Amino acid sequence: MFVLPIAAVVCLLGTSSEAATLRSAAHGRVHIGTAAKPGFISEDGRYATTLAREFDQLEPENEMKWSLLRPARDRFDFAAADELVRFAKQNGMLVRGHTLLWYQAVPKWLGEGQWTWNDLSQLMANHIQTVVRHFAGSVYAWDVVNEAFHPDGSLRSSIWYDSPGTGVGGPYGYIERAFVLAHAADPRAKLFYNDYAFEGGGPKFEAILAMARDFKKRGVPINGIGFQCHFTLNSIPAATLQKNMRAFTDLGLEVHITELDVRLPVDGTGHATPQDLERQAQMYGEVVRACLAVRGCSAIQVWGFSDARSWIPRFFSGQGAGTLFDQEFRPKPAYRLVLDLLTGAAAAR
Ligand code: 9MR
Repeated sequence: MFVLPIAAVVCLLGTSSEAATLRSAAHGRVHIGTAAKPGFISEDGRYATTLAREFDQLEPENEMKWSLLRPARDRFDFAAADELVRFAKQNGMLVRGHTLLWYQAVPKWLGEGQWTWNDLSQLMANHIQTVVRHFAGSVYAWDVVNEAFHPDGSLRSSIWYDSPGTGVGGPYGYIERAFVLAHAADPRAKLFYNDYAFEGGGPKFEAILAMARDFKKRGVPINGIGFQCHFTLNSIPAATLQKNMRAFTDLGLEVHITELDVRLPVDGTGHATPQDLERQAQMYGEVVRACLAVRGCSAIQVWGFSDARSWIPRFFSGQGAGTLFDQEFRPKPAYRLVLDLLTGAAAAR
């Protein structure tokens, strides 16, 4: 009798998930990305290996923000961001750029300087031109403006919003100008508006949708909307996520999931309960299912991929364990479900 070796049987049955990685499973359907930090790559081999093995896209967690990129008015420091771009190229990964304008991460010299409207207008234009040109051909998509709206849908105060001279007039002044400037600096880059706590609907969602509609109608160069997706176990808008993504893709825009994580209550060593880890997997699954069901949802990106290297415990006391890999870089239940869903999507292609 002819007997197939076990490996061949596993392969024929399509369950060769041992060899599968997120990026191989997602290939051809969505990009699968993560926020990354150059320091972690150089100091932790497990971090670098997992990053390159599992993801086909990265985004500097901080290194393209004004505070790190522009230490002084007349000095740009591209070194750390360039290092990440190099890592991405070496490993066949795309790079998302984050972010050209944000109300946070404003360097001291800028936030505390005495500026006229005209000064700020020039600073903003010069920044966008310099940065977008520097990364042209390397960064395929930019978060042009980040988090510009309040929960009630009004525009947030920021150094840019509060200075009418930075805009082009109209309700979205500085935001519109930022998109126009970025497009002129690199016409091939995809330009995104990125925000959080609007994914499930409500006044902020309506305000962002109204802006997107207005931009599309008037030909302002916008290509997509970033759904950050920083969630807790109880905050995932599973019932409305798909519909809300479609509201944008129906306008001809792409949607990227840009900062997905699901934070959990943790003990003193940063560990969550097994029950919560299973629930977390379901929540990751909801987000991935929603994206895979929406044709224009073209990237799923997590905000860090290991509990050993996550922003969450620093920002939320008593919470953590929000990523796909544990503190030892072992895959968690959420990883396995995401991998299965991506594999299923690939099989259905
Ligand atoms: O994770 C980032 C953290 O390391 C920084 O200290 C912080 C301030 O620059 O920004 C965090 O990233 C934020 C992102 O840039 C925008 N969306 C919310 C993210 C988490 O706060």
